[in-house]
Amino acid sequence: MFISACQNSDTDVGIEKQLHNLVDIRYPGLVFSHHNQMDGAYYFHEMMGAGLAVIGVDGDGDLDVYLRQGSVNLAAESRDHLFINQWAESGEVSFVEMGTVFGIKNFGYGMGICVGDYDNNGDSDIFLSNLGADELLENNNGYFTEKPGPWQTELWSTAAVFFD
Ligand SMILES: [Ca+2]
Ligand SMILES: [Ca+2]
Ligand SMILES: [Ca+2]
Repeated sequence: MFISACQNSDTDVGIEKQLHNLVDIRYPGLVFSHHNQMDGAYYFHEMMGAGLAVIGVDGDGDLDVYLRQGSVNLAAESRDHLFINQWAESGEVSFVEMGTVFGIKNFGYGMGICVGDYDNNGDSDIFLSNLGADELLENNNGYFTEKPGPWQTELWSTAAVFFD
C-alpha cells in the first residue's frame, strides 16, 4: 500500500517545487498479487487494474480490506481476497485473509467493488462488477451470500456505486 504525501521545499531556482514522496506502508498479513490471466492474446481487459474496498465487514470497529482479483482461475490465490483487520483484537494493525470464512466465493474476473447498505438493515453489503456477471453479496451477520438479480448478465461492468 502506498501513501502519497506532499511537501514544499527546494526553491533553488526561485521556483517552488512540490515534491511528492511515496511512502511504502506495509502491514503484516496484507500481501496480495493481482493476476490478470494474460495468455499472449492481448485482451483489452488484461491491461486494467482491479478495485478494492476498505470496509468494516465484521462490526468490530476496525476496517478490513477487500481486494478484487482479475482471474477466473479457481485456485485460491486467484480469487478475491478479504483481509480481516486484527486491530480491535490485538491492538496492532495486521491482517488475516479470511474470504472463505465470510462466504466470499467470487470466481468472476473482477473489475470494481462498491459497498453500501442496500437493504437498510445496518450492515454493509457488497456489489462486485465483473467482466461477465456481476454479483450482489448480502451481509448476513458477517457472512455474505449472493443475491440473484438482473445484474447477473454476461456484460462487462467496471465501476459501480450505491447511492440514495
Ligand atoms: Ca473489522
Ligand atoms: Ca478485527
Ligand atoms: Ca445491509
